Amino acid sequence: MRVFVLGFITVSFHVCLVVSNTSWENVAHQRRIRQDNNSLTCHDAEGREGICRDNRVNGEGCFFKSRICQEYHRCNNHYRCFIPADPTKDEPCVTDGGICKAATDRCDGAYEDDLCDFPSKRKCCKPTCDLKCELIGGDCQPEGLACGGVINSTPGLCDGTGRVCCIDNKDDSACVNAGGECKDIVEVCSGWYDVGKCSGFYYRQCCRLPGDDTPCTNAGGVCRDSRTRPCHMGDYRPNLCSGPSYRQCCLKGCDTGSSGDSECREEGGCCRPLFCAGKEQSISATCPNDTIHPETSCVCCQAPTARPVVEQGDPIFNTLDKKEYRFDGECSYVLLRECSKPLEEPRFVVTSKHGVMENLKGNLITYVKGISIYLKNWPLSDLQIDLLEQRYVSINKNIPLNIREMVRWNDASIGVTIEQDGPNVKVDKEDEFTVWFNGNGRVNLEIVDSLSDRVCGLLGNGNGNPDDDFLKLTPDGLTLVDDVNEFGESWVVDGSCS
Ligand SMILES: [Ca+2]
Repeated sequence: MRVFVLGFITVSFHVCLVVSNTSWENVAHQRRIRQDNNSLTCHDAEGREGICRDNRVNGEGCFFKSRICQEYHRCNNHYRCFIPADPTKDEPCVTDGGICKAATDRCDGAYEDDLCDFPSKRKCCKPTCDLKCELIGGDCQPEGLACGGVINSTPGLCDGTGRVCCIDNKDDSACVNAGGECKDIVEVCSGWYDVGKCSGFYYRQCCRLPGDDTPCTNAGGVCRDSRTRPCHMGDYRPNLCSGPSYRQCCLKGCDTGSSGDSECREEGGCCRPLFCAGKEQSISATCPNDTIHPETSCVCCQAPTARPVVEQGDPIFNTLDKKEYRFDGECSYVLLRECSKPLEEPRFVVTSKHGVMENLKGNLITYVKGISIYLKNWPLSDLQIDLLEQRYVSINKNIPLNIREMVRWNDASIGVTIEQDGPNVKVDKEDEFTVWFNGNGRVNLEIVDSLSDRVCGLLGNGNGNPDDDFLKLTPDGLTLVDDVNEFGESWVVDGSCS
């Protein structure tokens, strides 16, 4: 009979990594987040609170890259942490008659630095006069943009810095001949705006009429500019709409990653309507039924280099006899070994490798990042199985394979089987023990009754007495100690702390 003996690292939570620029390596902070009205709160490097939001929706504030927002809407790469701007910090701009805007937004005026909240991302758009440019038939616009006519960059024609005068050529024929109409791009266009076909300054562009959009409309979708408008409760699909590549078909339905624990999500994928995007590949995991849009067929897609779901926990241990303790060691440790003769060679050893992460209070805590299983002759075993992050498995130090590629590995001569079991990699040693590891902080172990009182390590012995679990291995054998750190450190794997 088997006895379930261990629930290890049971506290799961997501962490929010807010980076100070576009580099993932430049991690400034990690913070705990909470779920609130289907929006996830997140923080920037200064600890300001925001919500996860699609960055194609403008707002008075700034977007920051956030790991939790990406996990929250894993299929939608536009989700960022949106932190509202503090109006009191915009006052120097507002009292000067300006408006604070994202530096990338259009400003019908001139931008001035350091007058707004988030000064590296937001600038003060101040009204300008630009009379000299207008007197010679032009309009001022930021330098570097297209102009229907000739650019005159003579200093003094335009107010502010970085602005040039675009002299109108009064020629809209390229747009008209293409069946379009020249408009200011703030106006709604039923098709799409085509750059460089209209007279006047950059913001006057050619509104082209839509072509054949039936591949999209027949599928129940709507063609839109995927760069500026989110497709709520759905997903954009390319190649179903007329016009430029950014004009895509918004199809409603399928899990976009924010809800439910579908099999697809467990496998690190996301459910998309009809087919996968870009370099993604479809995998066989199932997507939940979409009761609101049952007509849309969903496929589970996986990016070639998907990030793991971050599920990490405080380093809480439960011994075989259910003694709970906390140990923050940062090396590799013997979790469990066969111990009928403590000073002799164990028949098997299971070790866990710990990584370090920063928690809400800025304290470093440890989590399990890998599990190793050794059979006989530890540490130079006959068989060594390493369970790595993201459910990669290495056998005898060979190149790691993902469990999906490995599918099942079995050596009947020694009774060892490695296979996938739900979200875990499972290693079974016949008539001895079974280990499950989710590839990210969560480990479970089962040991047969006949062996449970003949083991030692961080999980103690399973003799039914929780008070004798802090056994330390010394040259004289096992000795009971009181101090949890003395106990924990005694099981460190030699050379694993460097
Ligand atoms: Ca015990």
